[in-house]
Amino acid sequence: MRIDVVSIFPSYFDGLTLSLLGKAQSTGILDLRIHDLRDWTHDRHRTVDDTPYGGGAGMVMKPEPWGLALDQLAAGADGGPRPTIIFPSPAGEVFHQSTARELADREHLIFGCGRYEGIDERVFEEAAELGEVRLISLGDYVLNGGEVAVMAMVEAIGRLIPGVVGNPESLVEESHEDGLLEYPSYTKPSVWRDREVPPILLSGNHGAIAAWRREQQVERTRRRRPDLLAGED
Ligand code: JCH
Repeated sequence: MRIDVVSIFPSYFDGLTLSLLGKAQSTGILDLRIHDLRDWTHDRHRTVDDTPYGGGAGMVMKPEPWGLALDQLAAGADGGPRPTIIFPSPAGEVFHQSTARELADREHLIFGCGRYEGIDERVFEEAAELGEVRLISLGDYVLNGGEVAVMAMVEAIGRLIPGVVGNPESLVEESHEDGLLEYPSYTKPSVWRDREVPPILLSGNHGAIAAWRREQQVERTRRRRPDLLAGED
């Protein structure tokens, strides 16, 4: 899978080359390319923002650098796949595990990170000529720009690419893959600061352990995330 990220703060993404996704990149499973939007400016100050038409607070990202960046990055080999172009936005559809699963099947993703008050709306219309455009929110809170949302999305998507996570069973068992929260985990020592590991986990009774874990999952989901049991996800 190829992933391009465009940002005015490219060094934000240095962390994505570490650990799991770093290995996926060195083995060629993931081709992750980080770009500086200012590379597509042509003025002396490498300007990416301007005042909003109609007035109001703050600045808006100019369309021209975005247009040039997207034209260049979307131009695959002739007959190549049209990219999916994702803009994080507090006004987008909410990102879920199901979104990550859907996007992990794409051959080419382009992420555009806005800053200031956002990007000139015409950029989204223009991007729709190059591929499928998705405005996606990480959740119902306001960030200062798209970078942190893209870090989260690339990590969630990247670990679903076949071969990135060593044991595919660890993908199935965890939170949200089965619509329930995870069961609690324990390791050695069996007693720590007078706190015992639940004895059933030391029993060797695999059927009883599986039943206990499922019960724990349902109970924590009921307490912490009743919305998940209501069938909303
Ligand atoms: C972003 C901003 C509009 C602040 C600029 C680009 C995504 N889930 C999520 N929360 N916030 C974002 C996000 C994504 C891209 C950008 N900003 C700052 C934009 C605002 O209007 C209310 C406020 C925030």
